[in-house]
Amino acid sequence: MLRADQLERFRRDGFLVLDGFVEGAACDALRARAEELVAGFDPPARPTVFTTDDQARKTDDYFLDSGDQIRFFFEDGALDDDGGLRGAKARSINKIGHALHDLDPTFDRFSRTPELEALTAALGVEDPLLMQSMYIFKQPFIGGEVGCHQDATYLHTEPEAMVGLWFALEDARTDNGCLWALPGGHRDGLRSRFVRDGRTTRLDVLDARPWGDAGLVPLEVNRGDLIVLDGLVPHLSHPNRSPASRHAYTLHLVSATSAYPATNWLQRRTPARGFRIR
Ligand SMILES: O=C(O)CCC(=O)C(=O)O
Repeated sequence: MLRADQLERFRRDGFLVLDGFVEGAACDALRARAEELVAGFDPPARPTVFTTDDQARKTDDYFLDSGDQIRFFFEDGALDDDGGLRGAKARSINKIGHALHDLDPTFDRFSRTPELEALTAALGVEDPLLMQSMYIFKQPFIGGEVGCHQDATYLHTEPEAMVGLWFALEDARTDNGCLWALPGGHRDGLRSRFVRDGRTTRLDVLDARPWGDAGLVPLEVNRGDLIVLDGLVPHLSHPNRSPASRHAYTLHLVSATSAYPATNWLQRRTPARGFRIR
């Protein structure tokens, strides 16, 4: 599934771009299904926003209990001062999460393919569990920034064994908010942990050095490309101020052989599953 040079690059950089991993038609099917889900969603009077800016303070029950649900989070810039929607619902949603891959048959099919199972095995994730999925819209003009972070901050395992799969459902360029990553940054330790404490969350800082912009490289990709991210590699996306959306689908896998702490924000009432029915 992976050539030796690809695996070597993944180990060296902490990320790997796989061109054309998914057929364009599969990307379009996922986009169409996301559109249907949004159409069927009735937003509450005060929708929940997703932002990486002061996330702990903005955490609410709707977010905390979304680990095994399909829930909708809005762009910060989509709400007016009273918390109501400024524009059309379909152009206001930041993302859908976090169990699309378990609860929706279209997302389940996209997420559990022999190719992905083989890729995960080639990456060395032993007994993989599909812990989290997100459909990220990065809306035109108001798509919010995702600050520099390591995915293991949010999905920590002991020992660390987390891999992120980021599927480009549309072309992603610097002007519509593509991912940026820090080559080799996965070898510099975990900087913080986003911790659940009862019905609240907090960010525990383990290493206060700021990331800065130095060394980050843009990962410009086309529809159907897949970016594989080591759980420890720092990455970000800038705001999307362009007229083009930048839809992406992400899957986060952990290894069943690592411990999954009860202090991770994402807790499920139904156990996470791998690529096959257990
Ligand atoms: O898609 C994005 O803009 C950022 C996604 C990301 O960093 C993540 O899912 O960890």
